[in-house]
Amino acid sequence: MRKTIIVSNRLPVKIQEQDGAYVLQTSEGGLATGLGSIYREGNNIWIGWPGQFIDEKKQQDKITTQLRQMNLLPVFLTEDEINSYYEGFCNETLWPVFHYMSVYARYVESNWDAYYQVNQKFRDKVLSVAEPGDTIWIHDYQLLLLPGMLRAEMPEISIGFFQHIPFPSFELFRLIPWRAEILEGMLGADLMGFHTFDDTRHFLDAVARLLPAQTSANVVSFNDRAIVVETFPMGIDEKKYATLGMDPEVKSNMAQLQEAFKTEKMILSIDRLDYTKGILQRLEAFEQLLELYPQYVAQVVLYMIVVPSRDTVPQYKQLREDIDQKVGHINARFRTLNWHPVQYFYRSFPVEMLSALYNFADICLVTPMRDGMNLVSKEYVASRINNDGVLILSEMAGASKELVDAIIVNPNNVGAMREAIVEAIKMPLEEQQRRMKLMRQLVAKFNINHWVELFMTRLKEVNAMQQKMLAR
Ligand code: GDG
Repeated sequence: MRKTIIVSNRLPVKIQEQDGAYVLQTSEGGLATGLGSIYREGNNIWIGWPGQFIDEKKQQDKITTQLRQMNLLPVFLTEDEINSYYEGFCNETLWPVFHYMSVYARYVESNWDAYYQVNQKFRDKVLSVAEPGDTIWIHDYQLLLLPGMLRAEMPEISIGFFQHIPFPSFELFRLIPWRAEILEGMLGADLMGFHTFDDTRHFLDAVARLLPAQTSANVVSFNDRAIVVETFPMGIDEKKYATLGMDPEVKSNMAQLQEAFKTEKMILSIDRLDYTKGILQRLEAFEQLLELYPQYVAQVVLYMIVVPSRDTVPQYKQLREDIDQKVGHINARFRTLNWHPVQYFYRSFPVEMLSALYNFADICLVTPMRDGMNLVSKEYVASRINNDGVLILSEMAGASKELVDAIIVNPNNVGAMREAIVEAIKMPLEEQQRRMKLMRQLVAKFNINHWVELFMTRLKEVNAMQQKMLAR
């Protein structure tokens, strides 16, 4: 029986060590939910790293057996591999360049070697289960070489690839010493997907300028193969967020928020700690708001969650310190006896708290300097079942191409962000509802299941087209 193989850096489970034993925790992330309908069926399978260093062969075998029952197949990575492949090449080379922050990028040959080798490790794992006629769907920037590596071994197999982060303009992409190898790796796929038309266009441009390849509209001809490159904006599990508000735990969290913030308007901000998220600029805009509009002192509160991430990398450590300092400065400058302007949390919360915040916040402020899509903005919209609330969204987030009824801002323009907050605070309910209704319709229709179905259907169509071309 033909099967579908999903491949991503991380599996949709986390293995955690508890009292000397390993326990499995399933992920609640949107991608895991969306792809759940695929990998759990029949003999389909999801391949990835389970998020824990396990060196002992016996333990690895035990975990593999456990995961196989859930249609999951682990790739075990060593601590060295995580340091050089993941922290090194993925997060210190690809991540900054692809997010237009090339000043943070390091180009280290040994990290590139590790990236290559780990992609080979994934290739071998895929080859251990792949059979002719199977379909493989590879995810994201950690595995850019994998499509090409698999194509070399199984020329006929159907491969889809989706990139979750932006693809930068050629002038940025060309900085990477291994740029041609990366593109060749990606072009091993039959169908390539990006979140936005700009990403798609940038990829096609880089291919045309760096490789001996022909591009015509959205089709690349390379090594006697045709590769289709298209835009698939990812959606969320809209139903989950639209209904979570009814959950008793969410309701109780909301009651507590209501008690704590009786009169203030709440501005919500949720991100992973990352220099791409524009957290400092957002804080600056909030400070300016309190400075230039003193009538809002003690009337608004910025509820800011920063989820710990990559905090061993020096730039992230520095960013964390800068945020601590800025928050301390704003609170010291404007706080009153009973009011703290910034409620700052450096930790993650259970989804029941997240949902309560999405339901409660009057304004959601999402202002990344660059973001592939940004799911927080869509989750906020999906949660607003009464159609009230205002979304302020950066034009640098992929989501801004769809959520055009948000207040769209340039995150480099702090003054414009400040004024956007004022506009949001003053926005009449009717206007809020008009905008939110349109955005909710979009988020409901183009949800995660729609995205998965669309990509898989297109992959089948592309393969049918290729078979026809071969038959000619
Ligand atoms: C990539 C791209 C693209 C956040 N804090 C908590 C928490 N979250 C959840 C949110 C949301 C997710 O994390 C973050 O969404 P992003 O869109 O930022 O996605 P990433 O996975 O970071 O990154 C991004 C995405 O892929 C999809 O293609 O949109 O541009 O960078 O779902 O709800 N969840 C819980 N507690 C928290 O404190 N439980």
